[in-house]
Amino acid sequence: MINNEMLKKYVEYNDEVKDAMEKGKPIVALESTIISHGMPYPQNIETAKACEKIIREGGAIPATTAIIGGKIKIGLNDEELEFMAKSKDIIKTSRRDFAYIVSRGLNGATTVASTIIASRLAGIKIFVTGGLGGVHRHAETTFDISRDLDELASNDIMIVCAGCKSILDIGLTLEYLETKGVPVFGYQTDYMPAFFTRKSEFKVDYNIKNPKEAADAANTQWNLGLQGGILLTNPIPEEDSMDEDKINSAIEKALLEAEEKGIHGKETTPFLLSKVLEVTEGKSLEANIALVKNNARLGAEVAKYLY
Ligand code: PSU
Ligand code: MN
Repeated sequence: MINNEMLKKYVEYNDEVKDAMEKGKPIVALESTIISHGMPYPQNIETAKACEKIIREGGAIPATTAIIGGKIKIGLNDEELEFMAKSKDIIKTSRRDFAYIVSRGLNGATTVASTIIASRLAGIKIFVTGGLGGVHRHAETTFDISRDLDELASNDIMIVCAGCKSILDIGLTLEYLETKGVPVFGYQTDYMPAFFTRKSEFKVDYNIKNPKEAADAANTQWNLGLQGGILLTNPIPEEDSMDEDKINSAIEKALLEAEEKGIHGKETTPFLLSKVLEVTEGKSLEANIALVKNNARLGAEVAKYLY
């Protein structure tokens, strides 16, 4: 919650979120990089709106975060959502970009890492997305480890996602989360979901049976002063999941092309996402949309039990 007067000059809430904060209603944060850099128009805006609607129907209030004209927005109106979906003038904003974008009055789409930062400013405890950033393949030579992981580890927040894509090294990502002390829960599954498919070969720490069980663990962790985030992974619905061989070959192609083109740094993830989309001729986008909605449903349920 904002108790610091100084923050007021940086942060703006939309009416719906302001009202929810005043009344103590459950709030679920949503990121905007998935809108501006993770999906094409118009599927990006349709998905963003659909997720917000699902969260409302689930009894919580959605708060999509972004930086617009240097203001940290917690909750976007329709016009702002449209802007994030359409404008080419939006910078993918992680922790290192955050203060610069705000100070220059620029527009930034928040990644998982910076959505955690924005959520902390607003006292929001749960955040729904599609996929988490993680340890990239060959990180032992490239050092490419998403800021998402450290940000999750160092803030009291639960992230609901469909696991991570195998554009990443899922095993190393789990090792990293273990080192950082982040519990990895599987929603009604023993295995870490692999985004497009329901299962990877890696086990989660605990199989969570229902939304209340997830919230109980989070409340207990934070009541005990065991600071840090929790990852709640939710497998893509069976009917939307993709053929494992097909998606893996698309991912291999994308990785190869990224290497040939020398793509690195913050461009890597958006490049790989758009290549996978191209190679699967849009099938991966359908799966992506379905899983984000599925996560929004679960996030709203869990949010109601967090205090
Ligand atoms: N994975 C996806 N879709 C996305 C992202 C990741 O399936 O849109 C975005 C998220 O915003 C995530 C970011 O926080 O990419 C991670 O980028 P990087 O790997 O550069 O940290
Ligand atoms: Mn990176």
